[in-house]
Amino acid sequence: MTERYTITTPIYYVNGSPHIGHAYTSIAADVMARWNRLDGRDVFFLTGTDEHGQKVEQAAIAAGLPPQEFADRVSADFRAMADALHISYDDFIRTTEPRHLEACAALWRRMQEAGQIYLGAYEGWYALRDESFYGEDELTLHPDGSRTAPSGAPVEWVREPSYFFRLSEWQDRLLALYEANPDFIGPPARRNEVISFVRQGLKDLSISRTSFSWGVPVPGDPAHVMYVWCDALVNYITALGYPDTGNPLWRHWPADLHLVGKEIVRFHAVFWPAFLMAAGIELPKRVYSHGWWTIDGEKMSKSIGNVVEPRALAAEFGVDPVRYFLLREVPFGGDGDFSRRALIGRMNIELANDLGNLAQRTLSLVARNCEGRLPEPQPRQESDTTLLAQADALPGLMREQIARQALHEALEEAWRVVRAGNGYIDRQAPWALKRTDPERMRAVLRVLVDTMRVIATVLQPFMPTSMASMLNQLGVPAGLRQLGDLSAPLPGNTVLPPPAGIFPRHVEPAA
Ligand code: ME8
Repeated sequence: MTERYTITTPIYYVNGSPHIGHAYTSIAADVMARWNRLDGRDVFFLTGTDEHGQKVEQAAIAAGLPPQEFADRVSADFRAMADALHISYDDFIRTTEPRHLEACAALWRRMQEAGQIYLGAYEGWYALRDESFYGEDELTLHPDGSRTAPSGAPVEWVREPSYFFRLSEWQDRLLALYEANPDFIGPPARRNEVISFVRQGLKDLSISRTSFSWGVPVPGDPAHVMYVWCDALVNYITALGYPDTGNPLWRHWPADLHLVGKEIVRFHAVFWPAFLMAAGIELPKRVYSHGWWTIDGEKMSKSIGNVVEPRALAAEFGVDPVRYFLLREVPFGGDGDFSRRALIGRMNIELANDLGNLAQRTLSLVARNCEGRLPEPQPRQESDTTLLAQADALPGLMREQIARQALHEALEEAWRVVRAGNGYIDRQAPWALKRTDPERMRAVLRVLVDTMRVIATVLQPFMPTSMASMLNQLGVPAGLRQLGDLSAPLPGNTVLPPPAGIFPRHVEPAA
């Protein structure tokens, strides 16, 4: 039976426009989805938008639009961003869809029947910006008497009737879950944070609000809408057909990976598994959080005016260089800083010089000196087998790295082979062999094409368009670009299309 792989991004709030931070999560998830498809798995990749809650309601009011109309517009913009960046999602879920309201109501009833929900009154600190409740001890008190959440968001005292989820009953079972499944939360720093948060003791969670109406109505008590996080997390099972667990899509649950930013780990690794356990639903296998991007050392913010719009960036530099840069620049899991200079540097050095030139040098020699036909495999020398062995080992190494979300390591691994290929071509100097030993020249070019084929195949998830073009130029048929196809050699004598540059150098226009 085909193995399955299910991966999700957070669903993004529609209170503002998509920026590079959202693009980052979606690109990283896309690479993992594409890698697993390339590796022969039955993949389901989910993304979408989170459209309820007070924050979205207020943004709609500010825009002078009814909330649904506002959500329609911004959601369409998020979807357009995903499409522009070649995010290969299988479903784009919106929390205002009827299927989602149904799933939320069903889950609520399940938890209610299990005795996990009761009506009480909520009194406490709420940060609208984070759509999150905080305990007094988590807040910073300022000299003017105001308080802020750890995220810096202002909090306000809220008092209203509310339904509660008995989160306090789940503390031990959550700790047992983390203990029994050391990989449930990554990276380790986040896992430790979650464990110490849960160890400190969990309070029951307020899961409904009455002070605004833009949300999923609570079944049987429409004066309440569900707390936006209670609604949002459910998206992951809505998309797979919940509550209809006979739906063929349900085979994709549990998710293998919920990929999130570090600020929302608590919701995914504490609340979500507690809701699922309360409702008797299988738990996701892993929650992994990446870090945060700053821009030229500063937090991205509309007021500073430094928000990086991913589509503008892709229009200027190309989709693939942007995808590559974001995953290459920063160890995945850590924080990173974005700058044009760093992007241009990597584009010119790693893409144009290292990878682009290797392909260009190889393919132009094949075009000129082998009548544009792929040479047959020839008897090999030690230097040939060394390079080919390094290339052959690459998919296995990357598979292991990508399975633990070490996307930067996977790219570095591929670049080791790119650099080895460049070293080989320099030492073998096939351009000089043309006169002295044409047989050997053909052997060298064949080794290079075979090496490039592996590189282009494994880099497809990172740079789908450029690698498709490279594989075309290498004469690899469209149906033979899976990892599993690498074991069959390309037939010799195939006519290759004329080589064309894939990664142009970027030159900044003079100021
Ligand atoms: O939290 N650097 O939505 P959101 C890196 N709707 N990643 C960033 C980033 C940055 N500067 N800014 C945002 C929500 N992100 C909820 C999620 S899930 C059931 C509900 C990414 O629009 C990162 O993945 O605030 C972060 O977790 C997500 O966008 C937050 O998006």
